[in-house]
Amino acid sequence: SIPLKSRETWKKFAVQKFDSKDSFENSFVRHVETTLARSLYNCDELAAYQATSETIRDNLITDWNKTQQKQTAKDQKRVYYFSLEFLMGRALDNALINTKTRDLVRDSVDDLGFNLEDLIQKEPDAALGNGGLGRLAACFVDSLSSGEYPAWGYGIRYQYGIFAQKIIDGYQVETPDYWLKFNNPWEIARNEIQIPIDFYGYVEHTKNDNGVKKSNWIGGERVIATAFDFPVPGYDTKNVNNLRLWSAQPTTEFDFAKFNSGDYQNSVQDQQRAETITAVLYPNDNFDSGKELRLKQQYFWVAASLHDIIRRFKKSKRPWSEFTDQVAIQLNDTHPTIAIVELQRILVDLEGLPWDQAWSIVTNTFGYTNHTVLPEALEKWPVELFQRLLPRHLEIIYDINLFFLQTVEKQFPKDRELLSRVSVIEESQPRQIRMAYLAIIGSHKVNGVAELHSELIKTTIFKDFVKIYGVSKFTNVTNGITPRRWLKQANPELAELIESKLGSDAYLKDLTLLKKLEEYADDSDFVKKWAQVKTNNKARLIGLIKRLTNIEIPNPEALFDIQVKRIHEYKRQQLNIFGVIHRYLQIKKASPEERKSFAPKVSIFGGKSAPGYYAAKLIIKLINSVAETINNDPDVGDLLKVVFIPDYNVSKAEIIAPASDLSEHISTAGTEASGTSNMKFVLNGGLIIGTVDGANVEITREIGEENIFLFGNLSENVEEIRYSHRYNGYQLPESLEEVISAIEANKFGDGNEFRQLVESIKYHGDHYLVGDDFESYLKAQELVDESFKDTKEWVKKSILSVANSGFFSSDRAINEYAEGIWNVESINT
Ligand code: 4GP
Repeated sequence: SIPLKSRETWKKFAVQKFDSKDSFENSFVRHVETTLARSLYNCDELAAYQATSETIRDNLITDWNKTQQKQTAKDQKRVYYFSLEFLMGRALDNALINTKTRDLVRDSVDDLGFNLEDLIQKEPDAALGNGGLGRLAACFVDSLSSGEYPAWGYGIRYQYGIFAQKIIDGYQVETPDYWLKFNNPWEIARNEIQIPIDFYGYVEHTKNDNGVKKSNWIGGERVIATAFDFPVPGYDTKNVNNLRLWSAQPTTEFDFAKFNSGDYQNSVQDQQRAETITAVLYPNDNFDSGKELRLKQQYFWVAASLHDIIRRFKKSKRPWSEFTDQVAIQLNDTHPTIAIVELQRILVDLEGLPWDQAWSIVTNTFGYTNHTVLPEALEKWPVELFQRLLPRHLEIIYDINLFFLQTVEKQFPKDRELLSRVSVIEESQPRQIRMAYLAIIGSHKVNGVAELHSELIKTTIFKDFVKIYGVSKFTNVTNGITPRRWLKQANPELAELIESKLGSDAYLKDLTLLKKLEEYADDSDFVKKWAQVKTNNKARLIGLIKRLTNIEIPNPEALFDIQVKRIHEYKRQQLNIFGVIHRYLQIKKASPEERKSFAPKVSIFGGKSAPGYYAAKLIIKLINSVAETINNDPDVGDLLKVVFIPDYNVSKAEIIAPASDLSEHISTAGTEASGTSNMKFVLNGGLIIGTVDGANVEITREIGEENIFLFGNLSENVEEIRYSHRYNGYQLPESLEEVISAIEANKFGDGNEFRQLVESIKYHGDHYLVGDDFESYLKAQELVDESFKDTKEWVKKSILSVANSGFFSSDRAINEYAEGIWNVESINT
């Protein structure tokens, strides 16, 4: 470190954060001229966005540094959130809001000849995630930082995020999202952090002098993990946590054999291959693709992160027995499960701890969050692949499994069925490793993400483990969303109106304070303003729709009925679009007098399908075909419009959520673990139509049954209904038959195209119960129409819903994790 005599010089020039218009503008101009090498004469909006961001970044880094110093000095237990996805969205606006510098920066940027809103639009979305699980991780790091928890996120810095979706002839077409085209001001390249990660190779078994067996893995291929740090500013605090994302680079070691044989080209090519590990995010949501490169990503990221954590732990010179007083690691789904094995390997093979002591450290370190019960999403890896890629880890998995099965055997003697059911190794062809089971065995707590889901995992997929470990190992933490991004940033007008009544912005740190809004639900002036905000937000969305699709929405007073999320059969966008077709057919049949009973409506869809998911892609095509017919039918006019918003992402969600009158969360009961967009829509004053699934259940409890439109079969009946479909056959309701006939009669383009979609419902079991829920869905929609006509009542429901949505803050979720799972405290307690 710096010699004492020089420190005064350092202190004299300690970096000053900007805190006034002058100091902001000064820094902005300096960044334009030096960092960007531009000038007054060639500073375009992109450069202005960058200079603004660089200036904010300076402030963030100053606080980030201090936060890290403070956390090191305090040396208390830290939490590490391992997630293969962080769906962050844009950083600039969020940083302005969290550091409370937005007004100052808006005025400064204005002085400098730019408009802040335009600059904000220049930033590409950081879309390093697919959907729910990745966005949850992003909300969680915001809450961890805002709550001043000593916490780091660990993930991968993909060069390509989730693909950009284009709609061509109604079909989804994927194009690469090279989001790092321009210099990214929100990351700090830590080129000095270089961690070697090995793959392949073989295991050497030896004995030490005392005759104790020793295993040593000799890797066959090496890549370097290098760190990129993303400062995560908390709200209204100087606390800035760190999100560390790893990038793969070639080693600088050179393959001399190849080089000497004159094979320079191939030698370089081998090296380049390293970078493919972190090149691209797998674009699957709720689905396991099982590709070798994916397993490589997982090990690469987890090994680098653990290496980092252990290095930090070792600096404190504590004994290993204190590791779990210092470190908690949360596994966001099974993707990082190999961390359990890697930590055991480090402790036993490298640090020489006895197996049992190591295993006790491991299991007390990890917690595992499950995000789905869908069988196609539960990760499994072929034993053969592990054998090749991570040979020592496979041995350790066998040992973990052996010791586990021995205890089960003792507990439940002679229950061979049970042993084979809970074994980490599935004796299938090929044999597979069940990652979820490994995650349960290697963690001290397992949680689901909403009450219903946490109950379901205990009674279905993990039932045997409840028997073995007891119920206390299994817990619930209902998801949440950050009100900073999803209210203050997405809906500034509503936030302002709320602040005018609550007297401050304290609700952004304690969302339960919204409760006070109940008092104004009948206040006619407030009701009017509330409705006006919604109308303004709808106008904003109309603008976006026009820009993206060229569709004109003539009537901003129409009911905006929105379903935006990944396209998935279980989420049932097909049910929604069939409902739209039904409505269309009804309107067509109705007399002019009867037509008056329909509330004018705009049905809005958005979301990406996994590129290889044929059925989901057909649903997108059907929505677009239906839109084409209906929007061009002059007979229907304003009564019904249908829109598919292309390339749904976080920044579009920020415009869409505040504009909904109604949003759809209509998954087959028991399939949506939680859902988080339901929370976003409610917090923005939209009502919900939904099934009794995921967090809809708790939303209903909080906001009251009278403020939500529930329909459909309950999760406890779903299996029975499916069984009955299979063995007794089934009949679709007439209303749905009529819809299907219209599709088959080419009313929405070539009906033949949708055959697979239709047949899976008509003839192949209707796995997602579209037919069974259709009538009750239509009834719920009728109720919606009815209610929407009474504007005052509708707005009242909207106010009451917002007032009672405080529970769904991710701050609350994080506090529950901290207390119930991690045993970690905020830095200031
Ligand atoms: C999602 C679940 O489908 C969603 O219900 C939940 O709200 C979200 O996780 C966060 O917990 N799962 C995934 C996935 O995104 O890929 O499994």
